[in-house]
Amino acid sequence: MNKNKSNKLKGIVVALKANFLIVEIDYKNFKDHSFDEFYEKIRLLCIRKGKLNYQGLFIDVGDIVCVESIDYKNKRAVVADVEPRQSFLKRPAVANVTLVSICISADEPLFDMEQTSRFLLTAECANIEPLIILTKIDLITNNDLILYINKFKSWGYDCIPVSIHNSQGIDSLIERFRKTKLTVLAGPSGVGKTSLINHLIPTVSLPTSVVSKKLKRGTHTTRHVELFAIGNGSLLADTPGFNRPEIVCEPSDFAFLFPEFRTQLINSQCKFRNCLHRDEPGCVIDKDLERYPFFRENLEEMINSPLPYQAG
Ligand SMILES: Nc1nc2c(ncn2[C@@H]2O[C@H](COP(=O)(O)OP(=O)(O)O)[C@@H](O)[C@H]2O)c(=O)[nH]1
Ligand SMILES: [Mg+2]
Ligand SMILES: [Zn+2]
Repeated sequence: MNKNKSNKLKGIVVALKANFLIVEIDYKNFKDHSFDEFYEKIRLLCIRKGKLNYQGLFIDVGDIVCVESIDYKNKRAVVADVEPRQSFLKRPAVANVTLVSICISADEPLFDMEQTSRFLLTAECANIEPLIILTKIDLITNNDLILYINKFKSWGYDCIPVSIHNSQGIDSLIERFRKTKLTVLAGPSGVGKTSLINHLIPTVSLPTSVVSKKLKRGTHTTRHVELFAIGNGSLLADTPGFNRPEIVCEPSDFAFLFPEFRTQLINSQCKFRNCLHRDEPGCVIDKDLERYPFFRENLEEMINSPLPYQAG
């Protein structure tokens, strides 16, 4: 029937459940009796082949794996191998992320420059493209919205402003996500990440923090990351709330994690090759930029504490 000859295929791990891996594969189907074949995505419950455990290979959500012994009827298979990763986001642990969408709410909770920057720096550290999603824009005026957009622009980032209350920006967001293979939503708790997923993918219905607020802290146990299909073969993941991501970095590399400083360092050179961009003469970094004091404060801590420095 629909059996692949070798019964061996590549797929992506979309969730981890107890000792099982849920792997999504392209399934070749045949439309009724016509010869038109088409692909659909199916999800298989998989165990891992013993060999993988001996090799001590970790498999996380987002990993590309090779599955074999596929049982289409019961939707089960065995993971036999895992491909090298293109990128790895540590918290939450997701492999092959191509875009980190950092959700920042325009209000409730209040905007926090340091916290926002920590999320951005985490993505920059992992060498994954960040995008800012400004949520809850129904709570602010148009003038304030422009101030936000300009602020992020001055930091070197684009932002997509959205509201699930009036659906503003939702179409551009979907379009952006469908152009991206694997997007992870990050950002502080309460900014509306889970609400956004529920709004974008009506078939999933994840608990939002209104519920967890009632039950108090720590109950919002979105501990497991799951990848949801958002169309066009693209996947999207929510992340559990954590508010202070850590940044592990060498002092000499730190400035490169800020796009506004990076541009200056690429366009011209500081007088001293080992310039740390503090008070050295001939330094090209503009100390009047908004995030310089934040950069400086963290840099000093890095220099004064043993490596590896962990901001936050
Ligand atoms: N006004 C407004 N509230 C929102 C919007 N999106 C989410 N919220 C509310 O923000 C709260 C936190 O949302 P939740 O999705 O749990 O945030 P998460 O912790 O980032 O996943 C909930 O009470 C939502 O109803 C929005 O676009 N506008
Ligand atoms: Mg949430
Ligand atoms: Zn310098």
